[in-house]
Formats: sequence, C-alpha cells, structure tokens
Amino acid sequence: VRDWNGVAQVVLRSPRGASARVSLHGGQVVSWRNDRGEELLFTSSKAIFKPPNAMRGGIQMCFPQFGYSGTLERHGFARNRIWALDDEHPLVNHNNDSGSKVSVDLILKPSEDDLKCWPHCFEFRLRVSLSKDGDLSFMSRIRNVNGKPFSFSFAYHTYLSVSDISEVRIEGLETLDYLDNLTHKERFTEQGDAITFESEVDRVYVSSPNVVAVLDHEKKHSFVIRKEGLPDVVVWNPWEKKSKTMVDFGDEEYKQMLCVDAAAVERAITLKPGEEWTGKLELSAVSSTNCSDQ
Ligand code: TA6
Repeated sequence: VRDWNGVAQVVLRSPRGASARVSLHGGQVVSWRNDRGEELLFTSSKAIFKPPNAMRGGIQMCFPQFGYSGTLERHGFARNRIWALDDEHPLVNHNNDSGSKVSVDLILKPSEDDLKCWPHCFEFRLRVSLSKDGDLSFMSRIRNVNGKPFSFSFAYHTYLSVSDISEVRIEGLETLDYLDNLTHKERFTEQGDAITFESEVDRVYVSSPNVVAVLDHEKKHSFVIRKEGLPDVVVWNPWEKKSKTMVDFGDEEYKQMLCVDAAAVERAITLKPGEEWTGKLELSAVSSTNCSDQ
C-alpha cells in the first residue's frame, strides 16, 4: 500500500513487470500497465484529483446505480466513497487454475449518510487481481445484509486507452439490441458487422455475449473483455461537442479513449435479505498479431 498525494493506493505487480494501481478512493483502478510499461487505461489530462470523488478515467465502480435518477448521485455513490482493505484477507497471493495472481480485497459498507439517501444495508466486497500474464480481473460480491429486498444497477465504468477512436472496432455486439442514451433510451438493433466510431456514441447493448473484443491495430494491442453476471455492455465516446462540455476532459481527448463497460443496467438486480450477487470482469490486452485467435 502506498500513499499517493494523500490517497492510499495498492500497487499490484506481476512477475513479468505488468502492474495495476488500485485507489482506496472509489475502489478505482487508476492505472493498468502491461509488461512493457505501457498504460492501457485512459485518464484525462484534466482529471480533477479531489478525493473521494472519482477522477475521469481508469475503471470506476458504479453502484447502486448506473445512470441518473432523482436522489442518488450519477452512477451511484460507490465510486465517490473511501473503501477499506477487507481485513479478512487484504492482500492475497493465490494460485488457481490460471496460474498465480496477486490480488487486493476491498470492502465498502454504507455510511449513515449513504443510508439516508439509499436505505439498504449492503456489503460490497471487491477483489482486484493481476495475473502472471498481466490480465486484470475484478470480482464484485454485493450482499444484502438482512435488510428488506433491494434492487440496483451496476457497471465497471472502464476507460480504455486507444490510439485513434476512428481506427477502433468492437466485435461481439453485432445484431444485438441496444438502448440509445442519445435518444432517451430508444431501442434499436445493431447491424451485422463490427461497431466503428465517427460520432458520439452512448449505448447500452443488452443481453450481450460474455466475450467482447475491442480491436485497435494502430496501438499494436487489442482488448478482450470477458464478463460473468453482467448481461449488458455500455459503449460511450463523447466525441468533440460533448467533450467541450466536460471541465475534466480535454477537447481532443475523445480520440484516445473509449468506454466499454461490463454492466447490469437494462434489468436491475434484486437481492432478498442475505442473498449475494457476483459480477466478474477480466480484461486482457493482447498484441494485435494474435488478437484474431482470441
Ligand atoms: O453511458 C455512459 C455515461 O452515462 C455517459 O452518458 C456519460 O455520462 C458517461 O457515462 C460518463 O459519466 P461520468 O459520470 O463519469 O461523467
């Protein structure tokens, strides 16, 4: 654990030199580097570092909602809270079928103020792991602690770093239905080939497969996204006009980023007292030469 401008962060390192930095503010992954030291996540050069608020970029935990609604702050409060190391087993090395991983376990429980705006007793346990090959994975376990039933939506709000958004394609979402946030969640059906980008995109692809590929040949790597328990994929790029409305985002930065969020948005998840939900995400950054066989 290291102190980073007054913010506690945990640095995970793989034997080949890959790394990930997890901030206890928001449970946010603020950096993920491959074994050549290249940064794989986008963080805005104008990101406002004002703990405990989430800074623009990285991978943010959006809970108990993804999106906007009356009482709760946008995308929920989990990304704007100070998490704690889960004292049961904060830093674990565990060998499992995919070889050794290093992990950190964090936990978030509601404060008195949180309970005022969202009156449900929950425990959100988050395990962030880095495999020996540099893959970054997340396991979120959210439990209803003997309250009344509650419902929530969830997203791993993931800012991927790309070379040039106009060169990027997403494979795996073809022919799916999506809700278009630009037209008040109107429902459309995606056409039959890879998704490319030439203007603002803000969509929730529903009932999506558990493997999605973001191909960025310019940058010599592509991302493979594997998920479990998360039926939807949010795809967002603000493009030029929207970028200019965000103080913590550079006017041209939309060219170097793409949000592809494993999520549960269309249908809220409901937990009865004592029940627990698990949502898993694994990100691999593969060199373009072998991304086709992913
Ligand atoms: O669909 C993604 C989205 O909801 C966009 O509408 C945009 O608001 C983005 O999330 C970023 O949200 P944030 O709260 O991080 O600025």
